[in-house]
Amino acid sequence: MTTQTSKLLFQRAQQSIPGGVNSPVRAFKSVGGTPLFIKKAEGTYLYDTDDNRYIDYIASWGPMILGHAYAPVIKAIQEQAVYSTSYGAPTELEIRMAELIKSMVPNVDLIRMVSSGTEACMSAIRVARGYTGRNKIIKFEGCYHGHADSFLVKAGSGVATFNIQTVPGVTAGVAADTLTCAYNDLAAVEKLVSEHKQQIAAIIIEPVAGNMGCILPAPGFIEGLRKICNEEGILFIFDEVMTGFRLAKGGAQERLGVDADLVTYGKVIGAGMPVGAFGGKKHIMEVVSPLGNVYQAGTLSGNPIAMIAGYTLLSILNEQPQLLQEIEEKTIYLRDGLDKILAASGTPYVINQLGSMISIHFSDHPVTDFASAAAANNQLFNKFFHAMLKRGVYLPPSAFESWFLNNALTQQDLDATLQATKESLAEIL
Ligand code: KE4
Repeated sequence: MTTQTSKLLFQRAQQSIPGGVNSPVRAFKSVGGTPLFIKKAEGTYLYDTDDNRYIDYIASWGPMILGHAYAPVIKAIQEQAVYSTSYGAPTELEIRMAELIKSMVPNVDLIRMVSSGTEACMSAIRVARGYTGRNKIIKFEGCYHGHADSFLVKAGSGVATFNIQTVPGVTAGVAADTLTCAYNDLAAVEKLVSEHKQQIAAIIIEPVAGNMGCILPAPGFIEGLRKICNEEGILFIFDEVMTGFRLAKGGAQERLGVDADLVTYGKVIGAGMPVGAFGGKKHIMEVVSPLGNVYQAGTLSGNPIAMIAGYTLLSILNEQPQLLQEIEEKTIYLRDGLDKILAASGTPYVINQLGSMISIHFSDHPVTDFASAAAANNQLFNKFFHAMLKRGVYLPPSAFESWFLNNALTQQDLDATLQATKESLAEIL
């Protein structure tokens, strides 16, 4: 397997793009080596510019939930594109998208489209501050809500991968309004709230975390946060950019049975096109301009090509919710296979999984928050990543990322992944 073309492209890319990539996690910086440049993808397979084929466990970090180049989505985009790609004026497509989402998820009366998960989370925080008149937010160490200043305090994903303690450019003033504590530590939240009475606008959380690897909420944790928010007049924001339309048709709200006050979406909602959204109960969302004075805007928000792509995919998930069940069953099959192979290898490990989100941590203790994820043997993960990659299995290039399964994966792909795991562990241990 040669990756010579990727090597040449990466050298060239670095002459005109910071770090040669348009998003840091793609740079293989933590796992080392040269990022692969992808030429095309179909179903569950990625093809790099040297025509090597990989089984894809990133799925574009979540969006490609039914596989790459999914025919109904491609067809819808092709048909819409001939009518131009953007108008900067309202369309019926945006209404259909909003109505479809409202029919699929709980607690959303009004929803605003944006162009990324970052924009969705940034806007939701502004709504919470505008609605409550309070300044501070609580986020959890290792959770990632995009790259808006308020969130780059002890964030997950690439910020954790690159061990960036404080992000230059985020001012002390902004950081002072972001309070943080460990995921699953309800007592720490209660302490922060008691120390900042009437000052906290929102608690924002990944209801199932995916940016420290996959980390599940402890029993009662999300429910406990809901109770605190009810008692203290704090808005509870579910960042469902990853979990939305993946854990269930109604996302984590449905799966966990806990209501959020505001919810953000991204990834799957756009079927690979740039789409994010934030929404919630009418009395909260009414503060959003032009109804209210919480200003939020975007040239390409609700873009017709992005809308028809997302609408087509969401419609299929809405009409065939068993598809999510199928992906979950494939994830459980993979989990059980990995469990057997890792147990036989003798190396300490933890597998965290819920729905079609899964991650392996080479750890001799449970991984329940950022500190325990960071304390795992992540150097070994980096070796595992490369051993799998050269065997044609493309995992997220960081121990601080969830794997994402897609429904184009076949039994053969899963068994090939397990065989590659067995061989990789034999090589690196
Ligand atoms: P985007 O702005 O990247 O569309 O969404 C930000 C975001 C918000 N909330 C959650 C829970 C997220 O996982 C993300 C983005 N996820 C990362 C992967 N862990 C995106 C990959 C990247 O940064 O390139």
